[in-house]
Amino acid sequence: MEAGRYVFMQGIWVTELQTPSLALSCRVKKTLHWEKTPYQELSIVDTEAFGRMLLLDDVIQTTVKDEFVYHEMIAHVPLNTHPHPREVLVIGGGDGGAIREIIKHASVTRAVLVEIDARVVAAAREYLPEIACGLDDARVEIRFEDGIDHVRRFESQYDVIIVDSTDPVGPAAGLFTREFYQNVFKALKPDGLFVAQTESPFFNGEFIRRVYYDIASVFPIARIYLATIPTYPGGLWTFSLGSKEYDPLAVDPARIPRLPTRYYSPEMHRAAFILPPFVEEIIKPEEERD
Ligand code: SPD
Repeated sequence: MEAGRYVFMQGIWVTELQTPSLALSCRVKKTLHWEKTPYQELSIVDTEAFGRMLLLDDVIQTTVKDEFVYHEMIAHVPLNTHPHPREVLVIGGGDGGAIREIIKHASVTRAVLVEIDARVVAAAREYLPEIACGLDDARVEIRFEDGIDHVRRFESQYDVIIVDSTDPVGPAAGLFTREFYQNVFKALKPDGLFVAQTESPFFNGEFIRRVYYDIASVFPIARIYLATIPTYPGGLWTFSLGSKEYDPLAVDPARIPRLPTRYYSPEMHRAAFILPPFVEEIIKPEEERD
């Protein structure tokens, strides 16, 4: 092994400090865009390993190479758990990836995207067209407002709510509270369900546990599922689902339509809920924990 081979890296690299002691660095081909929006710093860089990448406040949000895993799993698991999803709300998700997946469902008549930062949508349209391509669909309505306020204002409106947020810090922290889940419950129809991205089981176990029990205190059905996302801390990611009536584990795979997807499939729908013991441990009741 050459001395220093892993320390002296040539060229320009983009680095996300994923935890205080862990970083992910990608060699940059070109910086395409940088701006300070009213809400955050937004960068789009073209990387050798993952293609174009969107970062908000130096945190990787999505990349052209691995975005399909996250967007397919955050959209198709809830939409195929609901037997006839018509009205769908996405909170966050300004890159458009979740919307692109939602509009693959013929039953969806209206997909509302509530994104606080209009600049994210504009940058995604310009630099990430393969992700943002669904935003002009006639069923899509884009509102630049705060998702927390939005769910407060609606009652029995949506079949499915998808919280495609940034990490639970700063303004996004309010999207991971019991009070928010209560408002999501209220904004859902009587048989509605919701899903949220909920971080890394390797690095955020206590956070995932708190969110799981908050959701379980509001919704009769609470579940966690997993997907492998190379650019997110630890590479393994959780999604948490709260449902008033339909259990994602009870979905008959034969009933799930075969959509054009690269990670999600009827088989993956079920497999994603099989949790390794260390993740099971995170959500075990206190008295059963090791
Ligand atoms: N650690 C980053 C987690 C980001 C999750 N949201 C991504 C938004 C992609 N639409």
